[in-house]
Formats: sequence, C-alpha cells, structure tokens
Amino acid sequence: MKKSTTALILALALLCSSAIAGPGEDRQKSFKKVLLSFEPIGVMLRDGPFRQDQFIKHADALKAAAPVPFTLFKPNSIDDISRAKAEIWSQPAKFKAEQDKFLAAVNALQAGARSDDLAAVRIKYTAVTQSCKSCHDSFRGPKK
Ligand code: ASC
Repeated sequence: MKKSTTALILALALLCSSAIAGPGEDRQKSFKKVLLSFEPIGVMLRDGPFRQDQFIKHADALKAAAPVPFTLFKPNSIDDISRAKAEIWSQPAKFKAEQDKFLAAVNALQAGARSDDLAAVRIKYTAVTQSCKSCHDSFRGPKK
C-alpha cells in the first residue's frame, strides 16, 4: 500500500474514534457541565464575596444542567472509562430515588437563590453535596 494511502486511512480512523464518544465519556462530560455551575456557587458560599446576581445565574444554569446526565444511563453502557456500577440497573428504584433527591435539592437551592438569606442558602447547598455523595457511595465505582 502506498504511504499516502496508509496515512489517509490512519487519519480517518483517528478522526472517527475521536468523533464517537462512548456512554461513559458522554456521562462524565454531562456531570462536568453540572459542576461548571455548582463549583462557583460553592466557592462563593465558602470564600465569598456573595453576589446574588451571579449566584442566581449559576443556580439557573445548575437547574437546567442537573437532569441531563440521568438521561444517559442506558442499559449495558458500562465501558472502559465509565465508573457506573451495575447496581444502577439492578436497583433502579434506589437509583431513581437518589436522582429525585438530587434534583429536588437543586431545585430548592435555585428557588432559594432569589429569596433566602445566606444561612438558608448554605443549608440548601449542603443538601445538594450530600445527595451527590449519597449517590456516589452506592452507585459510583473507583477511578479506572
Ligand atoms: C462536588 C463534587 C462532588 C460532590 C461531592 C459532595 O463538588 O464534584 O462529587 O461535590 O464531593 O460530597
């Protein structure tokens, strides 16, 4: 085979493998998008200064991003990078309860962003972090 043909095939193969992300990568990207608004909220509440306009902006983005990762847990979608545990699919009611708890906590934080005092907002933020941890404890495996 000509060198140029080999190079072309290699380039195409590389292009294809990077264009088609697996389910694990899709979910990780989606959870990272959730963190993109959740982390600045945490920084603001821990270190200040508290800026309500910024807080509202991040809380609105958080509410929009939060449900998306849960649409990506299709059956048989554990791959090389996925940390999803098989229990997600063998204990669907428990997994759904964790999802519902998380989304309720996010919605409460977002709703409180407009009206609550800082102490109340902190309590609602903590409820979200606790629901992250609770779900990870049951359903997320170790780093691969
Ligand atoms: C985060 C993050 C998590 C949760 C968890 C809360 O910011 O990335 O996975 O909060 O650490 O306990």
